[in-house]
Amino acid sequence: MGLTVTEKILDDHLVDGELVPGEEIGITIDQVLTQDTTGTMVWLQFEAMDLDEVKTDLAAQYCDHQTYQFDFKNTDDHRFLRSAAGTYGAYFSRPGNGICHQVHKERFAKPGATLLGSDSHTPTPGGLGQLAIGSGGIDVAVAMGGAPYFFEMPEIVNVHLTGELSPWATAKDVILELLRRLTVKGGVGRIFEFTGPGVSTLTVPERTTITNMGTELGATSSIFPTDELTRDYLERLGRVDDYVEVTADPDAEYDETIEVDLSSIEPLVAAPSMPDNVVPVREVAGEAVEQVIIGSCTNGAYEDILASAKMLEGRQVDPRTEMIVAPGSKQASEMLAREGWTAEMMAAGVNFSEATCGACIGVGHVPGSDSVSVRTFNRNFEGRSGLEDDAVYLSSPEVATAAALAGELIDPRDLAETLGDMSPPGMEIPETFDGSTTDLITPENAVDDRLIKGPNIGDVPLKDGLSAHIEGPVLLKMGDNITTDHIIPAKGDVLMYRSNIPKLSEYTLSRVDESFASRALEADGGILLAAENYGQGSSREHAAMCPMYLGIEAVLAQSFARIHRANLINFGILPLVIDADTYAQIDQGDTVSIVESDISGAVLAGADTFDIAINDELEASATLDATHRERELLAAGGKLQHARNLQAAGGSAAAGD
Ligand code: MIC
Ligand code: SF4
Repeated sequence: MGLTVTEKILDDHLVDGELVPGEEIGITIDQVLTQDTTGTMVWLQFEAMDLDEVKTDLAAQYCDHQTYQFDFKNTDDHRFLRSAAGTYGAYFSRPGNGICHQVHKERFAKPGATLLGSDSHTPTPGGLGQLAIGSGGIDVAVAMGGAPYFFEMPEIVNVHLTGELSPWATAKDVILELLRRLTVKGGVGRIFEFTGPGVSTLTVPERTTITNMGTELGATSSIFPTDELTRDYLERLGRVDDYVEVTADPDAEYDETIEVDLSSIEPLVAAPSMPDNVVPVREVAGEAVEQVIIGSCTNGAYEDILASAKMLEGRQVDPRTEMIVAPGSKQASEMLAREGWTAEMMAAGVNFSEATCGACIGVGHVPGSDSVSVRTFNRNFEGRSGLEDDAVYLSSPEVATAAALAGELIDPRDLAETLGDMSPPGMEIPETFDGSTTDLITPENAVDDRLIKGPNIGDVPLKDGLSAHIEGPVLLKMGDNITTDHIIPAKGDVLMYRSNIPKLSEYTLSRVDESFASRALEADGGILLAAENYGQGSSREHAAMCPMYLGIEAVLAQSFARIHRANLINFGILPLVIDADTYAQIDQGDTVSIVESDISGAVLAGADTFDIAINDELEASATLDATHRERELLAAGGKLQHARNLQAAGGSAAAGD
């Protein structure tokens, strides 16, 4: 039987298990990436495991999320990250050099290789045939120390592309269409592999927009085969030697096939406040727009901004609208400036930001109250922009620029009527990417050779082994699709505590209930209850680490998002699955206990069903679907504690697995 692209890459890297969906596999990791808001914990854990140097072919530390450095704590985090990269042998991308996924695509993405990153949008280079997966920070630390990465072999879904995009329809609309069909949980436990004649009609930057936002489906990864376009793109990046052919065999078998006729796709938006709330732009046309932002790891590439610049050339942004461009990389910024496009956009009324995530997580450019913002980003979870009851639409650069020109949402196909001669800008790829490399410090030119920690940089919290008995109040009953932004917000005033867990914990679940952290401390432990897809969104392990710090030992949910489930286990919290009836039976404030004389022992022994008493009455059951390796982590109190136990017993820390 022939193999898919995913299977070929996994097969090349497989060290444990079999490529059977649902089975745990271990693979070697060629490259890792980490960024400023998850990276401090990655390196603190690397240090705590006594690992002494990066063992992967490449590790890159980016500073991209909080580059405005509102507070010395942010700047100290960046200095610490530079010192860690230098000490252990990673590349260091200075603050302002760009968003990890964009810079990684430009500088390092490698077809056929594996990449693990402590950011959920790590799958972006799947657009160049790299198998890239997002994970919690400690998984990255362990992989960087040379150990395999373990995860559940996903189902491989064939997204069969036919036809060609019609004018004004874009790659962003392709992924929005998939979100419309499959929803934000439709990709859990799956890798989306793109095939068919439509593939060759999409340029590499278009492909990376799609693979980037496959994360919003909850997918483990998304990947395209490589072809002449990939080779050509790498050549323009000055890295043609990195090209390898990775294609699926003609008789490759997929677990499922989804047909997408590109020619049937029209300009779409994700309406507030979920990436799967997708409608055609024409259905919301006329909605006044006060803010437009082009940028992010999804659509902040040189080619995206150029498309917007061409639409703006010689025109003016509507006086009712503010338009901001936040380039995805400094290289894109530098090239657009040299070519005169920056001046052209400024003359049209655009404000330029440094190359940063910034507004994507509510750090700067917070929308005005009761206003609409149109952004080329990937997430519009309520409140993520920094305004609690925000109204953020997600769109392509073309739709966003059309809104800026019209002052309201408008189908760009209707723009010509109001603005005269307006043809679609298309995708223009530069002959060569020739930005400077000053802001990318190589391991050979490292600035520091020891860790530099400011006063806000604390220790990684450790937990005792799993308790024999778990009982406590249900501190919070939550609904479907609770995001990690609900669990630990990423706004500017909170981000500065990413290296200070006692302080950060005060914000735990504050977006759901401000009193949560103090109630959890008072209760000295307790239980969380949620419906479907708990923990969707980011990879931030802080969303497990902080509840752990507050004493939570179990989360009962109808289902979990992939990365968050792994993070809960990595921090010693039981992710227990319940059915809808059990969910309905339990109220906030009820006392729930797991009826088992020795939970830790039962977990280790492989128990998969636990009886649950609600207010002392035996009412229901919960399941623990975990591998032997995961059970050991849970029993030990988490991955770091497990690694330390192994070390104490004379084993290797990287065997945190
Ligand atoms: C996000 O888009 O939510 C983030 C901020 O990039 C996160 C990482 C983090 O919380 O630091 C992600 O996507 O993993
Ligand atoms: Fe940055 Fe936003 Fe991309 Fe996350 S989704 S990496 S915050 S640009």
